[in-house]
Amino acid sequence: MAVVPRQLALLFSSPSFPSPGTHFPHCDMPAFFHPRWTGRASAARFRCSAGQTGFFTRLGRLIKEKAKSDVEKIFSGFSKTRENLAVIDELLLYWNLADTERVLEELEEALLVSDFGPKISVKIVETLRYDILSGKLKSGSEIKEALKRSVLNLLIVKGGKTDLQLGFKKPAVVIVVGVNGGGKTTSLGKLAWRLKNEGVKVLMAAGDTYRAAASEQLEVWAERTGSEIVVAEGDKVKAPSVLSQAVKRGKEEGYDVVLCDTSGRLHTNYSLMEELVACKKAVAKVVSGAPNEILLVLDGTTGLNVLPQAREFNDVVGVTGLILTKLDGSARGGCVVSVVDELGIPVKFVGVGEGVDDLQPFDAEAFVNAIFP
Ligand SMILES: Nc1nc2c(ncn2[C@@H]2O[C@H](COP(=O)(O)OP(=O)(O)OP(=O)(O)O)[C@@H](O)[C@H]2O)c(=O)[nH]1
Ligand SMILES: [Mg+2]
Repeated sequence: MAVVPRQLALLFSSPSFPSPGTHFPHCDMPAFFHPRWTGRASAARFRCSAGQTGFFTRLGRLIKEKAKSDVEKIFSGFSKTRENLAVIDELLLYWNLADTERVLEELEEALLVSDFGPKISVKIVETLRYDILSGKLKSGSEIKEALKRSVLNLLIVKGGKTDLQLGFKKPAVVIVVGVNGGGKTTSLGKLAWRLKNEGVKVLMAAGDTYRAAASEQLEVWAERTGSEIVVAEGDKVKAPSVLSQAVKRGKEEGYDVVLCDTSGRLHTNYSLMEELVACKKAVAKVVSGAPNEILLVLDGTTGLNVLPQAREFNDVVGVTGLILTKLDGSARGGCVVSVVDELGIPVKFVGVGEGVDDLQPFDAEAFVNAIFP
């Protein structure tokens, strides 16, 4: 089944979309077409035929309701951030107007230790101070709601579209970039799994040509997900050439999506960063408008150090979306807000484990509820 990229983007913009390959018992139908999952009695209403956009829009709404129950699983790694921010509840419980300055100072401190960064912490506190002094916020719970709202608004307004933007031409090309060990290859594999199980024809490109083991690692993911793969033939073949060959093959053989892995690189290493520019040019030569997405993988346990990485990768190649990994570990939540605020790049996916199913679309509301319960 050839799938139009726009539909794919909508499909993957939901955190609790049924796991790829999920089928209900005694039924050949994938779970997301099944009336039980859609929550409606009549399967006919959700037949996926001509009006697919309407179908996915309605589906999105249902999914959002379901997503709330998945918050614990998706953001389980934020317990440390939650702990740091819990002090805010205590502060606000006994808040009174005369105490405002002390409370706001301590609130700013709590945001800072939770990796929100100085710029965003000051901005949030300034807005709260203004609203308290102008009489708009009159109780501790109103202040807490305003705090949550300001973080959510920032993620939504600055972050923009969190669904994959795959354009309209086949093959759509996605390049995954980032520093060493952040989770690029794993995330690419998980993304392939999601796509494959929705009938998308996926080709992988082993663009990490620096380590022999890197291609082997991606080959394992190709096998696991039933994807085809293009690897470098010989030691001297460089990443731009592998990516270019893969996209050419993708075009000739009618693949829907080409997922390109790249080597881990320090954002401060000029020549390695330049190689990414060459990769980008190489795929654009084969399919104009490609790559459709350049996804920067950030390790969620790194904290504010992800900021300079994101800045540099964005300056050099123009990042279109972020994948925040290892949120099942001890992730440092505030840095997400800082990156989105400073660079205006949306978080598109979060990694919540090493398994094939552990990549979830990012949901800003669920995130805010997870760190400010
Ligand atoms: N717990 C957890 N581990 C993850 C997650 N994503 C990746 N990992 C693990 O992190 C380690 C590095 O992942 P890779 O996918 O190899 O990272 P990479 O960015 O491709 O690494 P290089 O190619 O060496 O730069 C592996 O052990 C992964 O299993 C995640 O969301 N949660
Ligand atoms: Mg890798």
